[in-house]
Amino acid sequence: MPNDLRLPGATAPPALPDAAVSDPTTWLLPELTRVLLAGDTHGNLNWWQHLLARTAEHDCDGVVQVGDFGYWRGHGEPGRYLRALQRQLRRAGRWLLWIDGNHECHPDLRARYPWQESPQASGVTPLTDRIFYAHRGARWTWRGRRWAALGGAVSEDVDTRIPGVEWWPEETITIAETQRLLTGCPRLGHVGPTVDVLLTHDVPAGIKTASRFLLSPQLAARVAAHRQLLGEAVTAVQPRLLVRGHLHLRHSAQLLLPGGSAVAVEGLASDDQRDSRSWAVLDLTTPPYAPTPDPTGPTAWFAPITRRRGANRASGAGPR
Ligand SMILES: [Mn+2]
Repeated sequence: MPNDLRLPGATAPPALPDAAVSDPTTWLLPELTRVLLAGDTHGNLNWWQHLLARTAEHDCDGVVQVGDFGYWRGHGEPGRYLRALQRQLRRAGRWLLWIDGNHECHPDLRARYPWQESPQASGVTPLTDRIFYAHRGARWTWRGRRWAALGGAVSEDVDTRIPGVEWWPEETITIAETQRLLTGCPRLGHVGPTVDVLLTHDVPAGIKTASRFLLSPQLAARVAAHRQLLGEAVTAVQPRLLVRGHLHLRHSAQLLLPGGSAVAVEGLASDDQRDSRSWAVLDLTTPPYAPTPDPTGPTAWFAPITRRRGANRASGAGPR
């Protein structure tokens, strides 16, 4: 049955044919018009319920989630989480695409869904027919615009976490993963490294933000080095829009790249904030995503939303 979820650790073949992995035209949904962008979700199913209600409210086809998705280990996870989420998505008639943050069980994720070293691969892996994981370096095209993903971040709460149980060193981006991103994907029309939209979890260097944690000098240096590497990747791929999570804060900024181009860097809050700071609507048919000949058109990336009563109702705990 195409709707069946493949349990992590199970040996069943992918729910979608292998071609779906290498040929994104089977899932890139040419009729796609709006997506809901979501910050950290931390395995919080109540929050997902809330987000999926927002997709209906704002006519979004699916959700794009920017890391700390909540791919976790223990207590039946991640199978239980993914199964429940699959049920919610099926009920809502929506799909989701996620990138990894720092708080995921990276070794299990990689063992189960390895990166395919193939020029045919987009790097987007279907976990089910509704849940898609975008690897670090993944690329795809929506409505003629090139998208790419580069998840991962340094855990600023690493000192409170047990290595191998609730923290893994693979949380950070490697040079090799950055190179995957920079290779582009000519088969998808991504000739050269540049993209239009980049999804990251961490904040690129050059954006001033606050941390929720008091960092030791050593940890602060690791955080800065990671943001530096991410910043170099951003400089290479020159996105017009970068959407990120990680800091559990809504934050908008502009990053000026060497050479003069500007990147709109939009940071989304998390399920901790439980309100409209934690998500946004991107309309793929209107400017600036889809420029029209009218240069006086709107310039804000996200579609306007109206605050609804009860927007703060969702609650629940996850592996944050
Ligand atoms: Mn988080």
